Amino acid sequence: MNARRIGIVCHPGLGGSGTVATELAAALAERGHDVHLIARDRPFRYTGRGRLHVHAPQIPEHPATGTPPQLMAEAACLAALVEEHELEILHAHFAVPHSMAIWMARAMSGRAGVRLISTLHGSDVTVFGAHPEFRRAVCFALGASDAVTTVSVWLAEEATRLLGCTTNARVIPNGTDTERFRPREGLSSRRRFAREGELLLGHASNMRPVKRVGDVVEVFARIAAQQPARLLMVGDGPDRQRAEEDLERRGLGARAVFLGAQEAVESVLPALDWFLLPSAGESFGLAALEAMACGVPVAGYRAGGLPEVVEDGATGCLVGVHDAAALAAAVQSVREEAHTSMRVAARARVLEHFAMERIAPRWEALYEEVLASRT
Ligand code: GMT
Repeated sequence: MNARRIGIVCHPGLGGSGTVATELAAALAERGHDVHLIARDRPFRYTGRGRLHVHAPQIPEHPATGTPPQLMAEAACLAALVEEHELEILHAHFAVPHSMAIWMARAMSGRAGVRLISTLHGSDVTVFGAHPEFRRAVCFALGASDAVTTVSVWLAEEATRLLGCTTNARVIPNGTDTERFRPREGLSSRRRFAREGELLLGHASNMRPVKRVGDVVEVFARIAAQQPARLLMVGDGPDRQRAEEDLERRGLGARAVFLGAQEAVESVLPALDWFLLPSAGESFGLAALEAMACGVPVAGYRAGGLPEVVEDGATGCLVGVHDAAALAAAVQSVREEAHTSMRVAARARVLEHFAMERIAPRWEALYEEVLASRT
């Protein structure tokens, strides 16, 4: 494998796309590539692993511009890196605005040989791409990319349906670090959050409406009415407060813990018996993948890309969308022996299909393919 000079640009916050980009960048650096990660803040999950170079575009603020000119700052930063480090690949994670920024950077640097890759993650299609004002810009930027990828088949189909332009997107699913996310026996956090004989349910997200945190509460309440159970909530977002109030109103406040955003979520996930992700329809569900890597079965709806990650009956339970009662019943129908098998199968599925050691070579193959097209 040739060592390549790669720039990866992403949003740094709590979102899965930034996590995926950061973990891919670290894995590629460990595999001997010269990798530059560009994000406006230190990426949330960046641990310093791999010989990564991290750059933050300087975004000048001025009352005259109102909103800071993020796109120009990012493009200028990328163009400078292309020139200074002779980058061969610019890889945008999340099309808005990064796909436009990499196109501008190539034009600005005058290095026509730099190959551009855009990875669609979700809202860049379903929110921005679907928006009439944005669609044209998203389509333009994707059309200017040398390759477009999506994280699931579902998202590739949504892109075709919503964008109204040809993307020729191919699917490379998200990968995860299976050393960081792994089962852990005798975990002290288990004793911290649940007593002997209690079922420990958990959820982790940015608690936006698409995550349907209210359904997490509903599922938990139904299960807690039948057996001793506790709920562990990780992350923060607009629907957190309502969920806390809802639990209080139902008299379940003392049985739930809200931890807020956690950098080391891998030390919490393995403690769970079930991971709940009843999203309305998201492209992938990275948190579900991380839970499975920790040997935790996932319960969610048959919606979006989640069925491409979770196999109903084998690595978790999937039921019809918005049917919290069915989801609670599905979880409760899984007896101890079947649950143990699900734990093993969940971990095995991640190792076989989504481990970063398996996903990184797919990116390397795509990089080589687009680089070969230069001549
Ligand atoms: O698209 C978003 O709303 C945000 C985005 C993100 O940056 O986290 O989430 C998407 O990308 C993740 C990583 O590929 C996926 O795990 C999420 O399912 C996906 N979210 C949606 O599709 C809503």
